Amino acid sequence: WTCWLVYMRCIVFCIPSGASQNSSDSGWEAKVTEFFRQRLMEKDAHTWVPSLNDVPLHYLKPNSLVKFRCLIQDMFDPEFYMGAYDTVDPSTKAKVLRCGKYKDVTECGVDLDSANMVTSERQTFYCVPIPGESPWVKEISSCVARVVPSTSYVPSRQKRSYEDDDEDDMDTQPQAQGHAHNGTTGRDGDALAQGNGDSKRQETEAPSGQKASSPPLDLNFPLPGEKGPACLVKVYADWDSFKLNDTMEVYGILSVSPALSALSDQSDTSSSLILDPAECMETAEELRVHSPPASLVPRLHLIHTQRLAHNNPLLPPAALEDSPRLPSGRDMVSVRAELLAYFTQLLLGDVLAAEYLLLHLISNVYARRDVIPLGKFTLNLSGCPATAGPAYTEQLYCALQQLVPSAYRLSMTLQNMNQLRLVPRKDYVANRLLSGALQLAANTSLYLDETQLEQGQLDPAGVRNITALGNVISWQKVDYDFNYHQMEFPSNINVLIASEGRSLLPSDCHVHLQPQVTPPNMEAYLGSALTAQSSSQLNKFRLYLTMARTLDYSISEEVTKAVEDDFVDMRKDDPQSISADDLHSLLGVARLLCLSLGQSALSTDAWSRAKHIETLRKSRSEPQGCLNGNEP
Ligand SMILES: *[C@@H]1O[C@H](CO)[C@@H](O)[C@H](O)[C@H]1NC(C)=O
Ligand SMILES: *[C@@H]1O[C@H](CO)[C@@H](O)[C@H](O)[C@H]1NC(C)=O
Ligand SMILES: *[C@@H]1O[C@H](CO)[C@@H](O)[C@H](O)[C@H]1NC(C)=O
Ligand SMILES: *[C@@H]1O[C@H](CO)[C@@H](O)[C@H](O)[C@H]1NC(C)=O
Ligand SMILES: *[C@@H]1O[C@H](CO)[C@@H](O)[C@H](O)[C@H]1NC(C)=O
Ligand SMILES: CC(=O)N[C@H]1CO[C@H](CO)[C@@H](O)[C@@H]1O
Repeated sequence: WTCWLVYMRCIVFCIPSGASQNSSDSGWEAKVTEFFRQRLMEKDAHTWVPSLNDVPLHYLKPNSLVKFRCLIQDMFDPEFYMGAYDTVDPSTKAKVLRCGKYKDVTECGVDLDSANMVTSERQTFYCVPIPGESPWVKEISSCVARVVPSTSYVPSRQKRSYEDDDEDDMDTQPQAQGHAHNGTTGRDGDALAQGNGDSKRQETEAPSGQKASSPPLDLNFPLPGEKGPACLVKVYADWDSFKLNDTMEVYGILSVSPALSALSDQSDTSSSLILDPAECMETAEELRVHSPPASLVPRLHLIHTQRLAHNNPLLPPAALEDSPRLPSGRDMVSVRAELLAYFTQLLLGDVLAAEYLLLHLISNVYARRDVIPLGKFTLNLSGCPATAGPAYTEQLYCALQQLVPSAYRLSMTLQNMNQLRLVPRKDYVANRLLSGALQLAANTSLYLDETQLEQGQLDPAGVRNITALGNVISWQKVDYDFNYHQMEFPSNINVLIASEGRSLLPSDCHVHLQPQVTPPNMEAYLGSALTAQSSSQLNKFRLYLTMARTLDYSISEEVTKAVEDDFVDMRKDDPQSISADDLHSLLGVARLLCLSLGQSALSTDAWSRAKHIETLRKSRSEPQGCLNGNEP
């Protein structure tokens, strides 16, 4: 017998030493993925596949194709599983060759002595829905999905057990999940070894909550208040091409075998063990978080995946270059004007602030020069009015959330700063990455509400949290905490700071709000501005904002020359008036201005206009400079 050790951890299972470790791939596996890839490329085909994001788990048929729009929150170690094996019927002694791919649980009666046994390897990703995904995104995505024939949605599952349902599975192999303890595949097999062991282990609780006393498993969503589902995605090929934090749409086989739940159920001590629990090196806590009940965290066996260049459901998910650019250049100019008018209203008549808000929303880090991220445009909007009732800043956030696909408002109360985990931290005991509010997908809008910061003392953790926010703003990086060392991850988050007065944070651009109107009832004023936008109008804005940030941009040699000459002229009059840094930030504003107008090259007009709005902005009361914000 040879026992397999997976990365210094639990023995997953043993195979006879005679068995070869051939890849069982005779070509059929490639054909499977190719088949689905082809079919999913057909027009609208992806809308026929029900989504874990929209459809409650108990409405979905086990062992069927489902999809999931998600972010990779954590990556577990690779695991071995039985790719192929024989089973023996105890009565007839008939042998059947089985395939373990795309499955979590083996058939019962595994013939451990068979030479047909093949060991294969797969990788597990812990995936969560895209953090902070706006309600309108979820709503539109699920509407699209309703094209699916209603038969897929018959809630047959709620009252019935999975075993019942398996009878009408397309899979004709007898499922014997009730006895599955005789041989589960993969890491989940570890749980068997553990079943008799550690009595201190806490049980995980299924959402149905049969065991009211056990603490719920922390599903580790980056943002507080998020709802699931979380999902363990099993990947069979090319797993090195996935990165932490990638956003993608996964198409795979749904697996919710109750046997998986039994694995983490302490009361189930009847399992016959292949392994000696004493040799198991996986901690109980690790087991608990790596093998949660499938009713809570379903497994998805990946067949096809699509990287998401954005999560705006109004646009095709693939790279935008191939899609018809819905708003043409001319349309973009008119949508921009409407959006500017809307923002002006929200910002109490301040057109300049509205202009900067628009530029901010289409900014993103498009490149890095050494450690300097290029393209970020953190906006510090100070002078936000203090209002009775719901905060002005909160209502402003709600309006913005209706326009961008992912957003999060971090209310910078002392309590949040001192207590919220912002930076993800490695938990070595459970061997997982504890998420934090800064584990966000690229292009997420982070709205820091400083108006909520009351007088009081930041404790040392709070100070470190503020520093972490400063690092995101200045360097677009998050230093993940691995206890013994920090690991730097580049980020791409759009940070908007709303403040009344003082700000603790650096920024690229500071605009002090100059309200032109003082509505007697702010809540009603903003409420009516919001409801005045029809949903088709909102959709236009949503499209515009996603499109504008993806446009290519360049500066011709001719314009470069003109800009250089202009710079020399400006310095001639007053060398103090403009530094090289100022020039760079001016070029940044000019770039965003061009993109916002649907232009992909800098024109001298846009350059002049950038200079003009920058002059206006800097002339506002606050002496605090702008765009020198690279030092926290
Ligand atoms: C493993 O591969 C070798 C060579 O490709 C082949 O001769 C052998 O039969 C295979 N064994 C099994 C169990 O598939
Ligand atoms: C294992 O399988 C055998 C026959 O397949 C069965 O008799 C036995 O009860 C099973 N054990 C468990 C714990 O399910
Ligand atoms: C972020 O935005 C850029 C520019 O539009 C785009 O190229 C990139 O794919 C986006 N990334 C994600 C994860 O949305
Ligand atoms: C994941 O996203 C967070 C937040 O944007 C970022 O800090 C981190 O660097 C990203 N990690 C990777 C590997 O991109
Ligand atoms: C942000 O705005 C506030 C209010 O004027 C100001 O005090 C603060 O210094 C600004 N921060 C930066 C970095 O510009
Ligand atoms: C980066 C950092 O140290 N963050 C701290 C934020 O606050 C939480 C809760 O107090 C701490 O656990 C974190 O260490």
